[in-house]
Amino acid sequence: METQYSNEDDIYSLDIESLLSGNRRSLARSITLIESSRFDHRDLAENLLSRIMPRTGGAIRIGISGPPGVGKSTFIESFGLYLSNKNLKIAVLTIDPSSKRSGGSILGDKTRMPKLAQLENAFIRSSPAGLTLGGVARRTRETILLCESAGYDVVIVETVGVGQSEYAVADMVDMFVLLVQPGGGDDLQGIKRGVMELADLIIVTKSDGDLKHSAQRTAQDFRSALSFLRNESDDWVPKVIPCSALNSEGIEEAWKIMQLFHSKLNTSGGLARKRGSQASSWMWAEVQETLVGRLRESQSAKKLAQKLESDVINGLVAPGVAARHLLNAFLADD
Ligand SMILES: Nc1nc2c(ncn2[C@@H]2O[C@H](COP(=O)(O)OP(=O)(O)OP(=O)(O)O)[C@@H](O)[C@H]2O)c(=O)[nH]1
Ligand SMILES: [Mg+2]
Repeated sequence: METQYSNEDDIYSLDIESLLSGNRRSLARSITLIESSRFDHRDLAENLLSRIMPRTGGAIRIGISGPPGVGKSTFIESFGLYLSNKNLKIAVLTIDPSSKRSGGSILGDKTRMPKLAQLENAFIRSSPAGLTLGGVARRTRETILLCESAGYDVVIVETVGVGQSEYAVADMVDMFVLLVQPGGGDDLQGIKRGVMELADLIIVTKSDGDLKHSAQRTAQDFRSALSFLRNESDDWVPKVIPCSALNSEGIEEAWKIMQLFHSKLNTSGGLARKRGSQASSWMWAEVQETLVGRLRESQSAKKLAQKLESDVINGLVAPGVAARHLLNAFLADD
């Protein structure tokens, strides 16, 4: 199947310039290119990424997570409109590795952020269905870079907090924001301690009408819960605020906190360290994935792997011994 990327000049001259100038169509096409699993596309994508690298790093990267229905889309819409009024450009990337319910997820997100989706200053993109979390994570990381090269000031990575995706997201953003519901009592809504430890900011949503009081109490509960968690960084003490996306209350405060976070970490050098260590663990993850992928594709290794696996299952060979044997055979063959 031929696509618009069959001619390299498309990518090399035309697209890259208009991508860098902030053209949304070019950005969308570049993302489609990096999402492509076609072998020759991967080469083009890597070339594109190398060329835009000097123009990346300029955005505030924010992860937003929370359980289904907590108000993520409504918050992001309201937040995005606020930023857009300040003449800032915002990109929203949605990670949904559990995309069985996809098919309509792209449309779904756009209709749930209907005003934002119309703005010239905003770009919304959902991850394709059917990828593993690792696959989604790689695409999203590369998409963040593309958005930065296109001049976006704020890149939001949104994920539904139902599994491992919070960790993946926290590992690709500067600041992790957790959205929680008003109420929930003593168990703090069953939010895992590990996820809470990721949070640089907790936003209690729906702080309006009948829920306002409850939201404020919930914020207080989370504040005291956080004070018992060990604080990982000297640079930043996690904050908790109530917010009503419906009434646009707390939106400005959220933005102020994000800016404060960013400037503090920028000054301390913590941001550069964080991004550096994220980049290096990303590199090793790629190495690991690629190696294992090649090994699984190799015909000779496949046969040996089957035999060794059954030996391991039957307790005939120690797993570590089998692994080394398999790797040696694969590397010798390669
Ligand atoms: N009262 C009130 N309701 C809100 C607010 N924000 C969101 N809601 C309502 O909460 C419901 C869920 O909001 P969404 O923004 O779709 O939640 P979500 O977290 O994106 O949900 P999923 O995408 O399904 O995970 C909707 O009915 C919203 O109208 C708010 O600030 N105040
Ligand atoms: Mg949503």
